[in-house]
This record gives sequence, C-alpha cells and structure tokens, in this order.
Amino acid sequence: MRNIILDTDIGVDDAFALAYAARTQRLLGITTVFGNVTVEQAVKNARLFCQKMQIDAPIFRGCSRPLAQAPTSPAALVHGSDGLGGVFANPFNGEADNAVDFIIRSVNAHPGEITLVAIGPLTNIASAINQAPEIIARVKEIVIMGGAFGTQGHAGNVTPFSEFNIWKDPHAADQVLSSALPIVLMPLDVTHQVLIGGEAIRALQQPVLEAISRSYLDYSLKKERFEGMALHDTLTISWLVNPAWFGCVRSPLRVITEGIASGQTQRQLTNLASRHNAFADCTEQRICLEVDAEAVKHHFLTTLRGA
Ligand SMILES: [Ca+2]
Repeated sequence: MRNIILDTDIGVDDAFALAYAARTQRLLGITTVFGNVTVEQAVKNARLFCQKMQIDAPIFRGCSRPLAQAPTSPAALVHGSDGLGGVFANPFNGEADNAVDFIIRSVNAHPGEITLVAIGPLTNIASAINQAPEIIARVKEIVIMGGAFGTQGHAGNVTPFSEFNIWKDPHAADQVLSSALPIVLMPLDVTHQVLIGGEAIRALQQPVLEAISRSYLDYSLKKERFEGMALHDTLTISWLVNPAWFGCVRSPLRVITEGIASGQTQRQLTNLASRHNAFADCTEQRICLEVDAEAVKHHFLTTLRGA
C-alpha cells in the first residue's frame, strides 16, 4: 500500500480508478484538472463520487486549461454530459484549494514517500515541476495513464496518432515525460488489452459504478459493437497493486507538440540520429507494453465487488 495523490479529470474510468485506489492505497488527496470535463466540474464530480462511494480524501482544484495551446472541448460524447454518465444531480460546488500547491507541499514534506498517479492531462504535474523543480527528485514514483506507441495496432484514440490525455496538453506532457521524474507510463498499448464487459460491471453489485458507466457502455456498443470498456485509468492502480502483471521497456520519451501528430508520444528506438537528438537530455523511463490482462481484471473485479 502506497501513499498516493491521484491527479484526475474525473470521468467514468477515472471514477473506477478512484474507487480501486481507495480500496488498495492510502489516498492522501485528489487533485483535479480539466480534460474529460472542466476543472470546476472535475471538483464537483470528485466530491459527488467520494460522497456516494464513502471515500474520504481532500479534494483540490488544479489547472483549467493547457499550458500553451488553445483549450479543446470536454469529452461529453464518451463520459456523458457531466463526465459521470449524466445520471446524478450534483449539489456540490466547484471551488477548492489549489491542487498544484498541494502537490508541491506534500512532496516536499514527505520526500521519497509519495507516489503521484496522473490519469488526466499532465498540466498540474508540469506546473508543479516548473514551480518547484526540487520535487522531481523527491517523488517516489509517478504512474501516468497516457500515450500510445502503436504496438499490436494500439495507436491514438483522439487522432490516429494521439491518446486523449497527452493530446489535451502536449506541451505539459512533453515537459513531464522528458523530465527526470521516476515515471511509469501506461499507454493505450496496454489499456486496450484490458477490456471489461457490461455483464462484469453489473455483477459487481455496485449501483453507483453501474449507473455512471451506462452511457460509456452505450457509446462503446455503438462505436465498437462491444458492450464493455477499456478501464484505461485503473491500470495505474493495478501497477501499484502488482507491477509483475506488466512487461515494460525502458526508453527516453518525448511528445510531439505541433502539427498533425500533436500529442503523439515517442520513444527512442535507435541510436542512429546523426544530427539533433531530441532524446539527448531525457531520462530513461519505464513504458508498459505488455500486461497480464486476466490477472489485472480478476483483481480489479474482486476488489470492487460490493460488500
Ligand atoms: Ca482520466
């Protein structure tokens, strides 16, 4: 069990990750960021979901827009009008204390003890390391859901090149992924291997999880002809539960920030570059490309099953 701060743009798969984290890790705080929803809605969603699932953790409000590029619209098509399937009235307000300050303060107060779990755009994390570079050496580990490397045909889900979290703020992602933070990256290459059907979700006997996932499942049925979902964000928590479920490669990382491939993650495949090597100053990071999908699903479903 680790001490974690969960950084999230809370949509449906974030909510599953949050529920899984609350049952397997020590959740020090939830920091919100724009992405699936606006940051104000992310705060409201975190409050609502925590109340409904009896999760006790302080909630903070982070960045409302990308570092450099113009904001793009939220992901209402997939996650419902409010990001949580549009099924619950939400009486909570969207104000909260500053998320970036909370991350910096916490890591500095407990060097080497805090794991960051980032399951939204990386804007809060980039802002934190820009404001307080000393935290880079003090974070125990940062597990990030994001990116796609095209292995076994798992490429982008927003554009043919790019995964949603990275595409939403490629400049922030490039700063984080090319930094010396101790990173573990969960790209679509692994998250698309762990699919959970609607039947398994209903069998959890968790009315809140079932309700919020309904629109996500409908969307998947229409688009993929499969009533189920890749629980993308939850794989970050699976890593914390048992890293042996994953197969990783090590490589420096960069993100394309402009043009048709904006948001595409790149790893170094060869050492043949004779001119500019954009990986030269980057740290080798762990990229998960293989996963024991059955083991990950089994533990997730067993842990989340209603009491
Ligand atoms: Ca997310």
